[in-house]
Amino acid sequence: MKTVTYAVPNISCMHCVHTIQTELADMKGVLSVKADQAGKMVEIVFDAPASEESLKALLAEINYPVAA
Ligand SMILES: [Cu+2]
Repeated sequence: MKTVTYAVPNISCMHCVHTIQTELADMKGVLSVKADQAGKMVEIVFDAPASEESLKALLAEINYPVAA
């Protein structure tokens, strides 16, 4: 089990928070997702088959890319 925290600058409202949490929670291996509107951060707890690469790819795909 691994926990990562990503900066996601595109988070601007509670709708963004909801979208991110819903989309990521649907990914196999994702155990928990906490998106923070004020801090523009997303904390994800995951296990295989999810990976940092697949998490970042999904965030980019739904228009919330992780800050470089
Ligand atoms: Cu929003």
